[in-house]
Amino acid sequence: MNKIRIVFTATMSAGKTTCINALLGTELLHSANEATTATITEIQASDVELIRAFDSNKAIVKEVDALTADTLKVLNQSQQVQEILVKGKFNFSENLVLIDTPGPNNSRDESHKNLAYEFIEEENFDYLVYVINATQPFINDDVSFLKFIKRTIDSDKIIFLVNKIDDFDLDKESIESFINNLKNYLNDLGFVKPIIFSISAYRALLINKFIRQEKLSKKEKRELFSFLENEHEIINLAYTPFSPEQIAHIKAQKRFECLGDEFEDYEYLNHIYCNTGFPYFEFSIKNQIFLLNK
Ligand SMILES: Nc1nc2c(ncn2[C@@H]2O[C@H](COP(=O)(O)OP(=O)(O)O)[C@@H](O)[C@H]2O)c(=O)[nH]1
Ligand SMILES: [Mg+2]
Repeated sequence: MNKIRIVFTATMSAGKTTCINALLGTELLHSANEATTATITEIQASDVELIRAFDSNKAIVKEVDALTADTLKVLNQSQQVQEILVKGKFNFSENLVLIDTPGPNNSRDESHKNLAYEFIEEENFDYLVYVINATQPFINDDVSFLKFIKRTIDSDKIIFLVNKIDDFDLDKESIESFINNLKNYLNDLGFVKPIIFSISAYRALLINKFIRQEKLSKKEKRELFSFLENEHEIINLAYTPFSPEQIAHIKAQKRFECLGDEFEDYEYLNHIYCNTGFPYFEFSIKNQIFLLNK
């Protein structure tokens, strides 16, 4: 079976790490409002648990056979560590490798920039997911980084995620016009037919944590419940690769089987999860694995 390698990249704090956590369904990687990711982290589903950290010469500096978020956090912040390989029992195909990278715009640390650029230049991946922060779009850092990506990577390999859509004030701003403007902006940069998903990775992660009965902080609880109550639809599927039939199929997909049939709010939860936009992105990834191994 061929493995499919997906790298997540973006300017700082756009939500790369939160997206990967949402795909994992758990808060494995440390995410915060400061620049936390100082390393390249590769994550694979496996029967065994493993964390292996490498220095800049690719020599192993630490290896442990248990997977904890705390160990990862420490290694991620260690000056000595440049790459981390993570294996564990995740709820996705063993053929998928998710790669978290540091953003290129951490002015405190020039090596962040180099690492992000070097990794992309090596092109050792099948897809590049570029995460855009909807609350802070089109900043200068994005422009130069996007121009570099356009020059370096085949456009067919790029997926754009517009994240933090939940932060929009829908009475004042329209998601549709935001996405249209973004599409025009990407066109101007040379991305002819960009694929764009609008998502709230944070909400998708909260729902996943809730379902797995992981501990939520007070703030997370508040946000989850207000989101469950207000159920506003924040997605825009205009620039996704899906037909109306496929969209209907994705909406109707069975998720969260772990809750059992007797969980009465199943359909509602599924509906709310679809409203985060995240399942459409998830589906596109699963579809790529399927196509690659057909
Ligand atoms: N409102 C909102 N906040 C988010 C979302 N995704 C991430 N964040 C927050 O943005 C901050 C940076 O996220 P992180 O994933 O660490 O960004 P990274 O630097 O790109 O890896 C954290 O405080 C996250 O909780 C989202 O969909 N909505
Ligand atoms: Mg990060």
